[in-house]
Amino acid sequence: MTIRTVPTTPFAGQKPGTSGLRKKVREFQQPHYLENFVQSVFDTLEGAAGTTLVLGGDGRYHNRAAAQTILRMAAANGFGRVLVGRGALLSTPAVSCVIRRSGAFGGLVMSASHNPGGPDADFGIKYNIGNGGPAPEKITEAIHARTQTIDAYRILDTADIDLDRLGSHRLGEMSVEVIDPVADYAALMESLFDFDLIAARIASGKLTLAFDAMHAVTGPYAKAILEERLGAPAGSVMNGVPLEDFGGGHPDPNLVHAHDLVEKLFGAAAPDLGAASDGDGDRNMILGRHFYVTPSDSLAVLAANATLVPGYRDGIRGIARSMPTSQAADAVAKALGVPCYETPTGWKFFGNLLDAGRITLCGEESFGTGSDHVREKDGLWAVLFWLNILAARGESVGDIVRAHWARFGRHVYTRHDYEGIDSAAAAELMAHLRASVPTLVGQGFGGDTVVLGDDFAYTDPVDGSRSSAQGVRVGFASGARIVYRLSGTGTEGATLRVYIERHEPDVARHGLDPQEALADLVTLAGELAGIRARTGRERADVIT
Ligand code: VG1
Ligand code: CO
Repeated sequence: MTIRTVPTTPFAGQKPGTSGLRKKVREFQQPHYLENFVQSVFDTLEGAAGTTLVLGGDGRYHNRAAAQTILRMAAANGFGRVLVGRGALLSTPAVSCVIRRSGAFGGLVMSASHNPGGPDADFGIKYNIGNGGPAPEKITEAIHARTQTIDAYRILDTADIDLDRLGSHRLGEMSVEVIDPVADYAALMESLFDFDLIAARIASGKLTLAFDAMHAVTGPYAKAILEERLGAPAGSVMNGVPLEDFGGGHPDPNLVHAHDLVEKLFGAAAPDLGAASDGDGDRNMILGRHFYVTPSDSLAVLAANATLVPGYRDGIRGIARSMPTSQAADAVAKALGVPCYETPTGWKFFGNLLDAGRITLCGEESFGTGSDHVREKDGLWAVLFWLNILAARGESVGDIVRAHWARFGRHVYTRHDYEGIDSAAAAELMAHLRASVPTLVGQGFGGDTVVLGDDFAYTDPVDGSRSSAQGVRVGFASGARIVYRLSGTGTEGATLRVYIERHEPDVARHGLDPQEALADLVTLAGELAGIRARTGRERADVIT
């Protein structure tokens, strides 16, 4: 087997976004495209020779082909060992778990998360560091810089290896171990949650559930843990076989895309808990019987109930939430007397806080929740956390959330997404907001006064690194907020996200539909940004 050095030239646009490099499959299939990016990752790593790399993906179209290429390149670049999930599958939180358990140097996650899969859809790749988490900006910037100067990559000339059976292979000097994608992860979950209690409640029929894997990577994990280990009846896991095109759907766990599950939970024979996860298994949506839990509320409820769960029995050290996530978690942190950090969007910003032991729980409004057990958000972990709380409290999801609101007030919340808008128009809209919102401070709108108008910048309290231009904020005296940012995970045009929040202390108004309760702020948000005039859109494409 010979190592070939292949001459190449840079591709424009190989810049990792909020969560790695995401592009159309066809772009990834161009000769040298994947190779250039992977070599650029390897070129920025120091001290990786002879170490272990973890590799896995969400099973989408191109996952298997990309895995074979990456294995050959890892061998040619001097890694000692690669741990790869069977079928080239590993959920994103499982990659994080395996990196940590094996003491690996890092890992590559092949995923475009909740974006659709298939030959005409999306693919992605992301590098995770030795703590198991997404590479921080310093590294992703170095990778991008390298993609702009690269002139060659190294690859081993060798046949594909069989990724469908557990076992060891040799690729030149490097060993490849095909591992069970579920085992390490399931053991970690068992160490955190009271499986016996949950299993007993399920066996007694007092706790019923439905989990929608959306034909994506969590199917095998959910079947092993929820059905086989915890005894939920067969069929509790819906759409549990990973498919390369996710069954033609959008593996995004929200009220629009997880329609099978939503129908079930709002139907006559609804189970106690409904949950769904995304393409790569790091997101979660939680539903109760005829009840939807916003991700921001979910984080707050988990924090307030953490001591009911064995892994968090001694309490939490602190919480972090992304800036656009509602302030519900802040209220819980205050009551617990622990700090609450506000970070830019994207899980990579939680890594330092978790490593430094400053926080135990963290979350994002985009259906992401997690803790210090790994360094990624973790969909199934959140579902097990909820199951543990339900088993311990013996109350319904709706009753638990309503009691939470009664204690802390409700942080009424909504996000409006305008997808696939013209990139230049989106950039102009943001530039206009950046220039105009500082001048709003002091102005009154509907009985509230603007007290904050800026573009969010973050200084990491652990390493002092600074990230600017992370989203335009308009804050009111009452605590209400409007936030605007552009998505960093899309592959077509631009997506404008508008996040709107207002605290409602009055229990009598907690039952209101957020779209109704926030209608005035939604209108104001549209006017301040000139959304209709600049994008031609009358209304949002997706509302969560
Ligand atoms: C979105 C979410 C963000 C999340 C990111 C990755 O990013 O808003 O909260 O961390 O996706 O999640 P953006 O830039 O499109 O708003 V995942 O499950 O796609 O890895
Ligand atoms: Co995801």
